[in-house]
Amino acid sequence: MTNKIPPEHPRAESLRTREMLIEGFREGIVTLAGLIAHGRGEAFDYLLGEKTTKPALKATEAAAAAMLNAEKGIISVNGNTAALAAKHIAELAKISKARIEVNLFYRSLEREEAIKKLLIEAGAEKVLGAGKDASARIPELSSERRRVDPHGILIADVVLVPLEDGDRTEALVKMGKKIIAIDLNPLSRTAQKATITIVDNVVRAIPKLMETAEKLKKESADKREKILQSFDNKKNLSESIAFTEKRLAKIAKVGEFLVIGEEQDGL
Ligand code: PTJ
Repeated sequence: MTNKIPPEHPRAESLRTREMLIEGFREGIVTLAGLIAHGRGEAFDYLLGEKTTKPALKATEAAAAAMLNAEKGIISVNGNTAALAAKHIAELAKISKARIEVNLFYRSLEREEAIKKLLIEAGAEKVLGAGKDASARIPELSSERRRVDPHGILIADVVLVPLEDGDRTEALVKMGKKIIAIDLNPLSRTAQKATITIVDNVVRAIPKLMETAEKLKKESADKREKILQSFDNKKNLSESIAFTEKRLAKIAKVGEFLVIGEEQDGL
C-alpha cells in the first residue's frame, strides 16, 4: 500500500519516486540494495537542483543519436529502472528499435521474471535475458551481471545502462561497445568509463531521451553521426561537475537556498 502524498508537499515529486521504489521492492522488482542506491542518487540530485541541466541535455542528444544509428542497440534494465521507468523504456525501445534485456546485479529467477512481466505489461514486445535465456558470459566479469543473453547484450553495438555498477560498463567498453550510462553521480566509475554519460535522474532522463530520439529520427543518419562525433564525454562530465560547483558556490554566498526554480538560469 502506498503512502498518500499531499500534492502541495514541497518534496512531493521526490516522495512519489521513493514510493515507486518501495512498491517495487514489495512486488519483488527492486532489491533491498536498490533502495540504498536510490538514496545516494537522491543526494546527488539534491545538489544538482533536481532539474535536467544543459550538459545532461547535450549528452541526451548524443545518446539518442547513438541509439538511432546503432545496428544492434539494447536497453539493459535492472530493478530500480524497471520500477521507475518501465513504460518509457518500452516506448524508447520502439522508437529506437532497441531490444530490451533484464540484467541484474542481485540475480534471482523470481526477480528476472517479475521485471520481464512488468516490462511486457508496460508495452515491451519482447524481453531478453531472463532465466535460461542469459546463457552467455561477459569475459573478465565475476559478478552475476556477467550472465547475458547471446541475442542481446553480447552481440549489441550500443548498450543503454541506466543505474549501473562500474565493473560491467568497463567490461562492455573493452568489448568494443558504445555504452550510454544514466547516473546522477558524475564521479562514479560507470559515469567515468561510459562512452556517453547522462548525469540526470532516470525519472527525467528516460522520457527526455525518448522525446529526443523521436525528434532525431526525422534527421539523416549522417547528421546523427556528426552529433555523436562532436560529443566529448570527459568535457561533458566536467561541465556537469562545474554546474554543481557553481550552484553550491552561489548558495554558499547567501547561506540559504535561492528561490527554487529560478536558480538554474545563468549558471
Ligand atoms: O536491480 P539490481 O539487482 O541490478 O541492483 C541494482 C543496484 C542499483 C542495487 C546496483 O546496480 C547497485 O548497487 O548500484 P550502485 O553501485 O549503488 O550504483 C548506483 C548508481 O546509480 C549510483 O551512482 C547512484 O548515484 C545512481 N543513482 C541512483 N538512483 C538514481 C541514480 N542515477 C540516476 N537516477 C536515479 N534515480
